[in-house]
Amino acid sequence: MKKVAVFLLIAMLASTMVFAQGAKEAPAKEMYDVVILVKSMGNGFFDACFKGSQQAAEELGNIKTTYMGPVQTTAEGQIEIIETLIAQRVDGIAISANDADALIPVTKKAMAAGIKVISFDSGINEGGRIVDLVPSKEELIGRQQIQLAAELAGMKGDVAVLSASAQATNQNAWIKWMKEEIKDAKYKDMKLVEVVYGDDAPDKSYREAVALMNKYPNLKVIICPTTVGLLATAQAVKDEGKSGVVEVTGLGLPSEMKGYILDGTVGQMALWNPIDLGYTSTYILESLITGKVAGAVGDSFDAGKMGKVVVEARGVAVMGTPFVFNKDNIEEYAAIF
Ligand code: RAM
Repeated sequence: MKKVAVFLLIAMLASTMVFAQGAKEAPAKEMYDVVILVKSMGNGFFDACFKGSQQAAEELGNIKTTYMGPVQTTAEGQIEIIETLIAQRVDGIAISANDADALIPVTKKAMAAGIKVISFDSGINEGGRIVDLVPSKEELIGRQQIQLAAELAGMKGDVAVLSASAQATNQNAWIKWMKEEIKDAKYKDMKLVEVVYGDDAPDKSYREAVALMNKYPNLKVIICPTTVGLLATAQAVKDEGKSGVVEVTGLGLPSEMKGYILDGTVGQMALWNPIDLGYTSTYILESLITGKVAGAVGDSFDAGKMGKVVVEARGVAVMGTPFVFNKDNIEEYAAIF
């Protein structure tokens, strides 16, 4: 009897202590399982994000991180994986979403099961995640894409956009701002003729780029706000012998694009550091899992070497400003990501 009473007392004390530290949901564990769930596997941009997650996990010491994604950029593929992760009772998932709304029912289910869910890179709408970490303001990224294209085109000519998948949250938000930017009177001699989708698949992106060149003989620029699309388009333009005739720009990974920047096929392009994005996502998940931060608007996360990240309206946290790459700086960055 006495033993049972002592045990109960210890158990009560332990639970009060845990509660006082704010870690209500899960008892403290030595290691937490987090998953970086990306749009699709085989994308160098996400490989770099995962590298950042591994760096953060190593610094934090209590995180085991795993890299996952469907073969194709579909919401269905991601939903299937999330169902499995719920059954496995992982502690946190950072998702680059293939659809802003389609994932909400399953991520709600995950959160109800005690899993901390955030989106990063390509967001899930409010209700389906705690925080959405974006690399930079959508408006800034979108407007900058038109500015980079206009400089290459000498402010005139037909412009086409070759995007990722038609449902991608991030690309669709950026394209919305591209359409706003090009309305400005200074672009009166430029026309956005079409937006096509390569689904972040190299072969489909290549075919779509060739089709654009055939359909619009006067095409002056192709903007690819996707690292996969940009690489495939640069290759297609070069193979068609159109380097310098059809300009190419967008969002590109320096390590993948170095050759095309140096040979002039891609005059300039932008991006942020994907390693930092994966690193920061992992720090945010750790704070949520251990109960250090709830993730409400106004809260701030300590993200190691990246400093503080603040949760703004609609649960969105913003990182920095994109870099612009050209012949002068491409080699320096290509060595990093
Ligand atoms: C591709 C993906 C990713 C996007 C980058 C710029 O790798 O679509 O979501 O952020 O391009």
